Amino acid sequence: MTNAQSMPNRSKSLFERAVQIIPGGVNSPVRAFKAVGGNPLFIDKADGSKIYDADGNEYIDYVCSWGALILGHNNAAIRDAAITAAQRGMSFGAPTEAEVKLAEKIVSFIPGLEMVRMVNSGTEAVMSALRLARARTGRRKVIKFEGCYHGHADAMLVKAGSGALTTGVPDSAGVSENIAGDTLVASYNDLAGVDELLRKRDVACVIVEPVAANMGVVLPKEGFLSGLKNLCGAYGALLVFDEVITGFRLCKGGAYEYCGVAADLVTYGKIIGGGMPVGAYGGKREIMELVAPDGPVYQAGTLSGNPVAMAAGLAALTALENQEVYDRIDRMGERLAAGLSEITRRYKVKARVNRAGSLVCLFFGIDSADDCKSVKKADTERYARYFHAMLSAGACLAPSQFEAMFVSYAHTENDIDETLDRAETAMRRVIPRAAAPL
Ligand code: HOZ
Repeated sequence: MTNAQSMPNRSKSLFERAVQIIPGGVNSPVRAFKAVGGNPLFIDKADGSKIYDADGNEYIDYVCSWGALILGHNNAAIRDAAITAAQRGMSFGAPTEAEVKLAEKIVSFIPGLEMVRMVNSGTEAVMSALRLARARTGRRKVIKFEGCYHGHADAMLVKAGSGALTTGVPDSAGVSENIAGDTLVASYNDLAGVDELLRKRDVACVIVEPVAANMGVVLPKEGFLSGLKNLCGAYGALLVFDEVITGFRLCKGGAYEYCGVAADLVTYGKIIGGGMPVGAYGGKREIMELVAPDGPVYQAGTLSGNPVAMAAGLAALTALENQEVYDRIDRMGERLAAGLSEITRRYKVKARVNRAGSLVCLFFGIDSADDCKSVKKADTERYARYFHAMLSAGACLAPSQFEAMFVSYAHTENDIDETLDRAETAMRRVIPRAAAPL
C-alpha cells in the first residue's frame, strides 16, 4: 500500500493496549498527538525518506526521529556498522576503540572542542554540562531562554519548549522551588534581558540553542550569539550551546562554523548516535578535566559509550565528512520552505515559514517568529487540521506546531515536490471556504 488511506486499525488497537500500561500510551509526551487530537501512529518500519505505520500506510517523513536521522531512515552504512558491532557484544561496561574513534571524530569536526564525554541522551548531556559549569564557576544560577528545550533535567523544565510548550505545561510539576529558582529565564534574541539577569552575578552559565528548534524554528538575530558570548565573558559566566538538534545538522563544524561563535561547553545528541541513544558534552580541556575521574565533578553511566551506539554514530559522522550531504539537505530545505511560503501566499493564509538549513517550520497565523512570545500566538488549531490533512495525504509532520520539520539526505526533489502537492491539497482543507487561491 502506498498511501495513507487505510483505517489505522492496528495502530488503534496497539494504542488501546499501550494506554493500559504506559502513561498516556507513549514513552515521550509529544508523540501522544495531544496537541493535534487523535491517536498516535504506531510505526512498523522505515526506509530512506519514508515511514510505514503498523497498518501498512506509507508517509514521507519529516520527523526523522526528531532530527536524529540526518541521512534518512535505515541508512545502510549505519545499519551495517551497528550490526557488525552487535555481533561482537552489545555492551561491555568497559572502554572500547569505538568510543575513542567517535570522540576523535567529533573533536576533529568542531574547531575549539578539545575533550568530549559520551552519555546516553541529550538530557543527560545538558544535566552534566550544567553541573560542570557550576563547578567551574562556583556559582549556582543558570540562564535559559523561554521556549528553548534542553531535555527534562529538573533545572531545564522551566518555561521549556518542545513537549512542554505543546502540552501547555512549560513548568513541570515535581520540580522543587529551589531548583526552579536557580533557573533564570530570558527571551530569545533579547540581549538586554540577559544583561540584566547576568548583573546579579551569581550566574554559572547561559544555555541556548544556537538555532531554537523546539518552539518551531526560531533563528538567532544577527549579533545575538556573539552578544551572548561577550556578555558571558564580561560577567564571568560560561556560554553553553545546546547542539542536540543543531549539532552536525546545520554544518559539519556546528554552531561555531554556522555563526562564528565558540561556546565554552557544547552538548550533543541525536545525530551523533545515528539513531541509537547517545549524547555527549564537551569543551576546552581545562574545563573538561574537572570531570571525574580527572576532577571532582561526578558523572557516570553503565551504558555510556555503548559499542553498538558508538559504531552507529561513527558511521553517521563519517558520512557527514562529505560536504555534498549539507549542500543537498540545504537545497531540499530551501525548496520545501520556498514552496510552503508560495502556497500560503497563494491561498492568502497568514503564515510565517522559518528555515535554517534543513530545519523548516511553517507557523500558521503569525508573520514574525523571533521569540517564544511571538510563536505562542501561532494558530495551533489550524496547524492541527493541517497536520491531519497532511497525514491523510501521506506526509508525516511533527504532531505539534512547536517542532521543526527535518529534511534528510534521503529526501529527493521528487519527495519535496510531492510533499508540496500534498501541502496544497491540505491547505485547501484548512482555509476558510471564502479564501480562493490567487
Ligand atoms: N524532545 C523531542 C522533540 N523536540 C521529542 C522526542 C520524542 O518524543 O521522541
